[in-house]
Amino acid sequence: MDPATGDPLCTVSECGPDQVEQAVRAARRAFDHGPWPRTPAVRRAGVLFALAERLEAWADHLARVETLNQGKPLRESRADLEEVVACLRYYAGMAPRRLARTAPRPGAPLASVLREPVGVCALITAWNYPLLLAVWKLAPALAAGNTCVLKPSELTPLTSLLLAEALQDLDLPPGVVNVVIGDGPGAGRALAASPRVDKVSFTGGAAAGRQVALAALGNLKRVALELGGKSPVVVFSDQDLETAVDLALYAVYCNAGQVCSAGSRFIVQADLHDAFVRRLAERARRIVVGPGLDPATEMGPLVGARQRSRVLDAVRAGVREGARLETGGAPLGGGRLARGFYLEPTLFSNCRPAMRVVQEEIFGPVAVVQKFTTEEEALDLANGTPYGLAGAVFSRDLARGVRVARALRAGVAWVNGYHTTGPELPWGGCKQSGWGRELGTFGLDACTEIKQLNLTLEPAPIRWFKP
Ligand code: TXE
Repeated sequence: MDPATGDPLCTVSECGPDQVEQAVRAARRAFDHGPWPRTPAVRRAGVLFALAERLEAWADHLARVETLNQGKPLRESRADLEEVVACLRYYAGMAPRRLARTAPRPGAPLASVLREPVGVCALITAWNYPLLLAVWKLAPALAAGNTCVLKPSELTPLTSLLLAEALQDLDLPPGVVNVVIGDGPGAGRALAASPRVDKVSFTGGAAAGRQVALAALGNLKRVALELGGKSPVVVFSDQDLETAVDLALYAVYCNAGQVCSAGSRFIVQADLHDAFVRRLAERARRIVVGPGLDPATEMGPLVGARQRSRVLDAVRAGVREGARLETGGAPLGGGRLARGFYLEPTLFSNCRPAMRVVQEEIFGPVAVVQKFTTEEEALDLANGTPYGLAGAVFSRDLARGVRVARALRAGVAWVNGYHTTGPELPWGGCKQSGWGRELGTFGLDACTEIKQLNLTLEPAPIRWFKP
């Protein structure tokens, strides 16, 4: 479906349990008996380099399909495509070196530490960055020699299907990459529960993440979870107002707020607070909301009706609990926006820590502002939710910026910036934002098992027991 109009784009067949099982068996066979895990890492890297080239040549088309299916403005889909290509090249270049580490000990036996692939990996992705999340998971898994079953979100399967098409005539043995289409309770659950799957890597909401972890317990498969957050941005009054507001808009309204790491909670020092709120509301009102394919669009629709009604529900809770609605809070309709799932950029001030809008991930274009006086108070507020994915500090005093960023309980922290990251940097959160890290060397390690291999060069009886 096109979230800009609500119109269907095409029909995609859903995999039933038998087809999910078939995909898992194909991946199992490819892992247990196929050449892929035993292929030299540099040859596997060759496939990833070739895929990167193919996707780069196809980038315009893929970006348009992503925008059509997901709703985000074209400029964001294009930026995603750059990251997709960079991620593939990064793992193609890095994996062969990292996988070949050995740690010989002095004397005999000669010991090595080997990194081996985990096995069959189920990769379950969310709808906010469909292609990017697929590649974040696939690239390290493949580089390490695993075989995969990818299940994109039922809302945004199109670019994952095109990815499968791009893989088709590359030098990849059968069964190494399988794509199944289906929803969470169906295909997603079956993958997480399958005894033939060795690892599940999941990006999605906390509720589904818990179910994945529970389902995975059956065969104690490895579990990686990226579950979003309620990331704080601590704004000190020594920061220039225009810079702080400009960065804040980017932190929260990018991809209409449907970003796991969205900076959605501004914790602002008292003497800057009123000016910050006023200016942020003014700038939020000026954001051009429209269909993602229109080059003038700065913010697209939400992904669908259900997501928009969830966000509106959170907005109503905020109003009920006494937060002050500074701007937004309503669906945008009329004219060309009438049929899409648009929502005004929304800002609440006067927020207390216990409010739902402060504690819960909203996953829409909704920012909340809290006020602080001392640094200690700012940190209590910043760390005062169950989440710990990301956070930021805006201050001209870099020593303070780094001090506060280090005290944030989060997997990712920025000082005077937001959203910048890359495939070489670890991604993931603490507390209830998930388990483990993706990307970087950490993401590759998470796709491997470690084996200690001992080789006795000149075996002879050791006579531990009397002969
Ligand atoms: O995602 P779901 P939903 C958060 C965000 C959002 C909320 C719900 O707050 O409002 O989650 O979004 C698959 N076993 N995030 O319901 O259900 C599903 O098919 C296995 C944050 O749209 O989490 C899809 O492929 N799989 C997040 C994927 O999980 C299951 C991004 C995500 O769907 C499953 C998206 C199950 N039991 C939403 N149930 C982030 N980390 O950024 C669902 N799925």
